[in-house]
Amino acid sequence: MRLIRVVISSLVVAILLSASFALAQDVQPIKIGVAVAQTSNVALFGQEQVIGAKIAEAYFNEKGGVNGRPIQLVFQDTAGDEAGAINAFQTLIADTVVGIVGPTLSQQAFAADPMAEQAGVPVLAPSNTAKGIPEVGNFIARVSAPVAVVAPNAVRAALNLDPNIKDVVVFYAQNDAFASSETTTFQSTVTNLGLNLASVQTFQTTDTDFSAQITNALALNPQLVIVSGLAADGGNLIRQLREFGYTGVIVGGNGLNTANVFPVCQQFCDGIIIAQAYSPAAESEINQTFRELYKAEQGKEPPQFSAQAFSAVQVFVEALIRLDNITKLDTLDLATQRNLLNLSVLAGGYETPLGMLSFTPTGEIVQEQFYVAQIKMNADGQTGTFEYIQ
Ligand code: 1QQ
Repeated sequence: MRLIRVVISSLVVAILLSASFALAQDVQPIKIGVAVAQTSNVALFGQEQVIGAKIAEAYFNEKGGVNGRPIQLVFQDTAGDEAGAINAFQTLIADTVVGIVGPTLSQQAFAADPMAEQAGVPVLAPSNTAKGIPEVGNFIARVSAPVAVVAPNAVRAALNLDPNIKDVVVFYAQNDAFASSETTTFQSTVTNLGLNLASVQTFQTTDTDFSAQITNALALNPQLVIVSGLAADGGNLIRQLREFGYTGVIVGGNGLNTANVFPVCQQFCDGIIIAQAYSPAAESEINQTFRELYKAEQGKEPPQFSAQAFSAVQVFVEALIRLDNITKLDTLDLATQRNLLNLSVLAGGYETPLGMLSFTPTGEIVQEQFYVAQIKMNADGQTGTFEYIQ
């Protein structure tokens, strides 16, 4: 009798133990890496990405995560250069993340993405818009629409605002992969629209004095200046352009697409036209939810880089759920999880704040809606808004 009791109670203990062990295993979070710039000038974009990614983490965990398992974002600062991005990627790959959202710049992506490709870790680029990013490898996809489809919208909008535009000067940062790619699109758009590409001026993202190039440009009396650079250099260039007396229209590329540029060009940011891959006004339920969450936290409308980071996390979560519905993730080893997650990402369609998204087999984004905004500075010359004109 006593023996039976002992056997039964130890069985009960064993069952309870294994149940609680299973439970503990079930609630192990699924780690997703986020490798963006949290320091350096590139953090002017990266800060917005961190905010968007964190909103997604809280929102999707609130909704039950991946079939009851929460996701956990693991942040690694890439800072602003290639070495920083490579380090962040390698740390995340070793930290057993199932996928990586990042890096911030195309310039960094061309250096760091090959590490993820080699390790078989899926990457979703939240803001890499240069030509050739998805082609880096099978594991590389992006939620950031390429310059080729986004940038021309800004030039067309500029022409709508000022039909007298004829002569155009284009500036670009020669040492940045994104800016070099974007300027090719801008230049061909200018020519295709029958405008005169009067001059192409180059600079470096590390430059602070643009007077030589501005003097060259202004000698040609352009009615439109187009700038492809990053926020710090591009913002300074535009400020100096106005200080030198330029009064025509300015189109800025994606590198100026952040309110963090306001303190750089100050009142001279006013009027810059920038194409957008996101609009806070997009009517979908997920966008209005994201917009409310962002506004409650930040007290303003969400910017493109936050919306893209949110969307990248969302794509991973929904692709993980689809995969887990077919084969329970915790029955797969890490390499298989990463491999199948990549296939799941590419196979899906996603209703995100950016609209309905899907991917080509190479990992290029398929996105339907694009917009154009114009910067409106407040009287303080420090704060302002992106007003949508298209
Ligand atoms: C790229 C970009 C940058 C402007 C992102 C911040 O589009 O590097 O591809």
